[in-house]
Amino acid sequence: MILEDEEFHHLNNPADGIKPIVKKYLGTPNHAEQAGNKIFFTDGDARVEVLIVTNEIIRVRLAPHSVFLEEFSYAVPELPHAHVEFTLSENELEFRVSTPAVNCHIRKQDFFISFSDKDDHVTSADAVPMHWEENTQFGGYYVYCTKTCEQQESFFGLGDKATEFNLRGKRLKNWNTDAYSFGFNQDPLYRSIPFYISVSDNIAHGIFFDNTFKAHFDFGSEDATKTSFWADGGELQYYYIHGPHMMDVVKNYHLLTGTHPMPPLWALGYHQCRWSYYPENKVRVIANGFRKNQIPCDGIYLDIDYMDGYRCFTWSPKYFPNPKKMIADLAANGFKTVVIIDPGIRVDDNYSVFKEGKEKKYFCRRCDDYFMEGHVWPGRCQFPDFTNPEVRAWWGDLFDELVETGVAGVWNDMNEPAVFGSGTFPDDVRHQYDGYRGSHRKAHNVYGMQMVRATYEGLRKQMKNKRPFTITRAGYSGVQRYSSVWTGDNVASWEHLKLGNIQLQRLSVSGISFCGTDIGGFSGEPDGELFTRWIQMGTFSPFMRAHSAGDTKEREPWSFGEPYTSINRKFIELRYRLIPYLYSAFWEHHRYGFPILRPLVMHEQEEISNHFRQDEFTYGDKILICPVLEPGQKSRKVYLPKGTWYDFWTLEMVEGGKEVVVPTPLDIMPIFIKAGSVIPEYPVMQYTGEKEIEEVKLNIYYSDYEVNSFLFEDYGETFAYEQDIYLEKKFVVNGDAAKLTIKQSMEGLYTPRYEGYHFKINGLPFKPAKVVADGKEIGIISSNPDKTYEFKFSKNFKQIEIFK
Ligand code: MIG
Repeated sequence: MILEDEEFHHLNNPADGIKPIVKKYLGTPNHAEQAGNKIFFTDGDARVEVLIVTNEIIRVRLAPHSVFLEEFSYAVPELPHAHVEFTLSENELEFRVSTPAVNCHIRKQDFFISFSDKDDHVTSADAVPMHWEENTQFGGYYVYCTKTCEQQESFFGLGDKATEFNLRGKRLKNWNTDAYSFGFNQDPLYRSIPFYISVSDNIAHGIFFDNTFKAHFDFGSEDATKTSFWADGGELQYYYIHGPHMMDVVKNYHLLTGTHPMPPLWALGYHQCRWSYYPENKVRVIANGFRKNQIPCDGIYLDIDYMDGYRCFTWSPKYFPNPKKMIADLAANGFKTVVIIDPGIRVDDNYSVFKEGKEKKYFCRRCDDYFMEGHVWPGRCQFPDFTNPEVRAWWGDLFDELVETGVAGVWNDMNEPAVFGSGTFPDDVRHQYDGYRGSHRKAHNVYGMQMVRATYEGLRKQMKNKRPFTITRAGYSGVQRYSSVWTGDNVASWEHLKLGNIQLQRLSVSGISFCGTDIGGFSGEPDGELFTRWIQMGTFSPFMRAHSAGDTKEREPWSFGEPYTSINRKFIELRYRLIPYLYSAFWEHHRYGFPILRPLVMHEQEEISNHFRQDEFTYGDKILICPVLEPGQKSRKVYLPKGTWYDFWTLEMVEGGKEVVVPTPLDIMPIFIKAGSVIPEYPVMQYTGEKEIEEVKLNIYYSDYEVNSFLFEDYGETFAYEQDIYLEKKFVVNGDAAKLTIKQSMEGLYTPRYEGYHFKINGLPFKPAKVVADGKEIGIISSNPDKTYEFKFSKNFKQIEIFK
């Protein structure tokens, strides 16, 4: 190891004013030693481990004095079991580890580590050897990695940072923070996702810095030629994830950290929330308001005021004297009830949750064994140590009464953890950390994720085989295995609408697909126009919930009068029509690791200009959305990726690869459908499952090249899909000047109860003379003025041909 090099003195000083004492750098690697999929290098004192995880994923770890920490990660519970082939070779200049996809180079002169693809194109290279600095107060090290930053390199990911979509030129921090009414560029926020994607020279790679301590990222901010990441503790440990496409990187990140389980179908509907709907009668009035206004809604939320003095797992006897009856009545009216839960447990010996937690020593303690106490909503509180598996099991079981009362979902708030005054816990709080021990410095960023994990696992147990619904504010990489996420306390402003659009796309490429913003803005007052534009965007958020603070005016979809109510209804109805499409995109996420929202750069990363587009995104891979983000906007520019698109509203066909100008009167948000798509549609219902589905509509958009679409179907509420009780249908559409062919194939064991499809053919370049379904001629039931054609046939069809 060598001592600090003056040249790099200015780089990467730990934040928060801690002055570096001495930085130490790796020296020269003198030999390589292989043990299974691991290769160890040493400079005589420090050791570096290179682990071949898969052909595309390589993990690097550093142990300053040769002793690695025990292998444990909340983000990666288990490394993927993959068959890997690699070779280790050596020449005068370097050691080289090569898989069929990537080379990892360890330079002999200075221990620089770099990665290249099969064409020896370098994708990621150290600019400085990995380095560290002793932490004299807590032990361990501040750890640093600095790589080169290319002139045209772009950066994406890191969760929900409140800044431009492309992170080039930014310096950001991960430390979960309750950021009420956050502003543009405020950092850090509620979640920590230490994963980023780089795109340079049309090649993407990812870096997943699996370190739970306060972590920092610099994307060419301090020095335009360098990208750095560092943390205030833990191990320097990162996964290099090879592309070459952004989609490959995201899928491989999901391979490490998992995907969302399938949600209950109702969770994809519209949800109504407010701090707070109480008393009970108010909840009933709101629910009835939806039915009276014929605006679909599946979920209604109870914020903290449902509790007795904010004590978790209790009900206010005054406001909710008979919650079981209320929830049953709501359920009979098609509403699922979701309740909030906070981590702070009121210090009160007459309160059973506190008493039990205290007796069993489940609450967090300071290093000198005092309890961690802080003030939150209930007053003086103590906090369960969710990093202890026994505490998680206890917490999970506490939900038995709520489940018995009929609660269908749980909202996990304040789990950064947030404490009034001090912000969060002091650093010296101790955590069990699943047996691996740590101070709050190490556990802070995973605390919220472990809380919602305890909640999810508990609900899953209590609800027998039903899918629980959970939502969380705080999280760390991998939180998607347990919960959906909302972006926290935003503001009713146009700037926040824009920001929300970016945040959701960013969450989606960072592993968190099931996400949404508080529609309308949490604090402040939207006017009817802003609320409606937000509903329009929210129609295409994987999670769709309106929420508002208690000191604001009424905020239901009908609160602004006409024309807003009708437009809000039209879009929420569209949400419901497209539920089978969203559900299928969810399945593609769950099973294959595709994000649900896909930013434009994911469609055409080769175009540098797309690295800076942040308004448009696709919902799944077939529907392109461009929200209207300015007040009074009469029209807006939309960039369409290459290929043919249909304007959803006019059915006009447009060639992509360029910007188009789209009129945006208040009742229109630009929506385009990719040619060749099959978009499944359900009839509008006031809530999912309101009516038996008699037929599924298939909207087919003619194309003269072949396009695949998917439709996923199952019971929508159990885990039977884990036993292959589902149906994954694949449609292939292909046309020419005289014929359109639609083929269907299926996988899985589920049988839907409806009999047939109602086809609607859009954009046919000829008038159909006949339709042949599985060899038999069938009739067209409707030839419409807009040159669309409709007919019906069995859901089990194999091939349909439409002839000129
Ligand atoms: O200190 O439960 O982000 O959605 O309505 C505020 C009351 C606590 C913050 C959440 C917000 C919720 C509110 N909570």
